[in-house]
Amino acid sequence: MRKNIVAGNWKMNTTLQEGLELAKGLNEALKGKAINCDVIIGTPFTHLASVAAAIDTDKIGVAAENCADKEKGAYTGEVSAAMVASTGAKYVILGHSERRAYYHETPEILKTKVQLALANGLTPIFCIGEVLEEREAGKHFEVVDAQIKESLFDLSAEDFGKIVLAYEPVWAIGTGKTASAEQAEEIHAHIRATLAAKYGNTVADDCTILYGGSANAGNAKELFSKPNVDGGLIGGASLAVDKFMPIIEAF
Ligand code: 3PY
Repeated sequence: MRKNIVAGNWKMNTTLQEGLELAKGLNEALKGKAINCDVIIGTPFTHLASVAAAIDTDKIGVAAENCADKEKGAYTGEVSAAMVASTGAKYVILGHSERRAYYHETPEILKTKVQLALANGLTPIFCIGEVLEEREAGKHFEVVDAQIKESLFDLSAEDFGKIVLAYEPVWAIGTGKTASAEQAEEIHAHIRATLAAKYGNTVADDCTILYGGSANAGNAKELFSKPNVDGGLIGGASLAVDKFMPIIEAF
C-alpha cells in the first residue's frame, strides 16, 4: 500500500552522542502527536543499534545509508545488509547520488545491493535523479527511467512492491535549489507511468515515491500536496528537531 513517508538522511553528520541526542529529541517531539506519515531516520552505521535501542521504533523507523554489495567475508570495512538488519534498522538508503558520484556505485552494484537488502528483510529507499546538464538537455525522464530499469526491473512484482523510491534531482542536493512542486509532480507522475508499464497499475499506484533535494519546512507542504509526491527524503533539515518536525507535520 502507498504510504506517506518523511525520511531523514543524516549523511556523514553527527558523532554517536550527537546522533543519540537528535534521535531522542525527535522521539520526544513525536510523543502524543497525531502524525499522518511514517517517520524514518537514516543514520551512519555507527549509530544504528544505539539509535534503534533509544527510540520507539514503532514510531520512528531506522535506516542505514548504504550496505555492501557482498553477502559476507573478507571485505575489510564493509557492512553487510545482514549486519544492518541485526541492528534493528528496517530500511536502507541505496543509490544516493553522492554514492553514485563519489563511490562509483554502478547500476549493477546497486542491483546487487537491492537484492541483498530485500533478502535480509530491509526496505530499500532507492534514489534516482538527473544532474543539471541532463535536466537542461531535457533528458531527465530517460535518465530516471534507465536508473529504475537497470537496477530494479529484474525484481518480481512482489519484491518491487517492497521498494520505496526517492526522486532526488542532483542539481537540488546541497545547493539550496529545490525542484518546484510542479517539476516534482511531473517527474513523479512519469515515474509512476514507467512502473505501471512494467508491473501494472496496482504496483505503480502502491509505490511510495519521495522527493529529495533541499526539501525543507518552507516547501514541504506544497511538495506533499501533489498527488504523486508521497513524502520526502530530507538532508540538512533532518539534522535539527525544530527543522525536521515541521516537515513531518506538513502532511
Ligand atoms: C538532500 O536533501 O540534500 C538529500 O540529499 C537528501 O537525501
